[in-house]
Amino acid sequence: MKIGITCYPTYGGSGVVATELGKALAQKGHEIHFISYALPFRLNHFYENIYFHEVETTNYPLFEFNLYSLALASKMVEVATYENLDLLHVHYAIPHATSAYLARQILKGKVDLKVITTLHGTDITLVGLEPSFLHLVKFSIEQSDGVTTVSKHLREKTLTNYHVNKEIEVIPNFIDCELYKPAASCAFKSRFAPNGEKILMHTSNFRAVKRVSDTIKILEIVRKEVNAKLVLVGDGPERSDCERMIRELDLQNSVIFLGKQDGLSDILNAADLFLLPSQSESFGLSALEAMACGLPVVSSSVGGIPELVLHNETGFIAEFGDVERMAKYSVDLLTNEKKYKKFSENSRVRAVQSFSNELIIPQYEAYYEKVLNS
Ligand code: GMT
Repeated sequence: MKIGITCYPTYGGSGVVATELGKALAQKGHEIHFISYALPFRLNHFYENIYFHEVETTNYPLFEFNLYSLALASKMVEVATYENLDLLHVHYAIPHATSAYLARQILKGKVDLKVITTLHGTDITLVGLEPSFLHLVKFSIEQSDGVTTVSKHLREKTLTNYHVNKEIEVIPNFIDCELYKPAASCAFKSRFAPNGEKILMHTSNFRAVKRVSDTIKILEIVRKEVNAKLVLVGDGPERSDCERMIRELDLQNSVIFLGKQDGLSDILNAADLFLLPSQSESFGLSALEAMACGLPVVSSSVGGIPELVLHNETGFIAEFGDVERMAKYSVDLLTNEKKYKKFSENSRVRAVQSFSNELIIPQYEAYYEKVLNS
């Protein structure tokens, strides 16, 4: 198939999923055309069967605001026409699904371009609900030829929040279990924890919904019983507040900020436990990456997380904001070697058996076929 993929190219779950999907499809022989304003960060070298089309916008003085959505639609038309695309798969509703709708309308009668939209989370639960976007999101979802969500929870939210009259397919996020896997030893571990401390880890884009400050509160409680450190990976709006909080709690020597990082699998292998105390999470891709590396996860119970983290099997889930309970669960795992080993194995098995590339990529291919034949 010849597939156009549009996503945000920056650090963030939807862009990661879109890029890894494109890479996996290209490996299987499909021709993939990424269309975005910058090269997706995970496309860091040359890949066979993958092409990138940059969307450029004009800064004409009359345009006070950037007309990216329109420039994107125009580029979609161009790529679909000259590359003979079979379908366009857009990730994150705003503005991608709307631009794709426009492109398909422009091509009507000339190119039969199918549009598939994958909803990822905040496009439905947060941004899409704003009055300035709500009608547009509902319309763009209903006009897509196919719609997928990354969890059952997100499908329910889409149906109830937008009252859309549309069949929605759930295709969960996936992971390359050959890349993300437990390592026998990890060079970073002794750097982070020279005195054999246990390592709690969290990776995110440091937005408010991630509740990064809760990971610091959890560490503070855990440290009353276990010699532990917290490694925070990523960057974003909440980072400065978190750094201030760490100074106030006098935890500077127990928290390490790594900032944005590639090569996450190596870093995750330095950790003992992964924390995801989010306020909202449609799936929790970062937890899946950790689980594939054999890390138990202590998380909140929001959104799609319970579809991934199995309570008392691959980790523990608690009500969001209940840092006392999350800390208690963390101590339980860090002080009980037998239990820890079992949970660690369960995490890896769950990632491999339910969310591996080999399992999920064919689901996308089958869905593409279904939409193309409809
Ligand atoms: O979590 C974010 O803020 C990034 C966001 C995105 O769209 O890039 O992530 C969402 O999509 C991920 C991939 O499908 C999911 O794993 C995340 O759970 C989801 N985030 C939220 O729902 C808050």
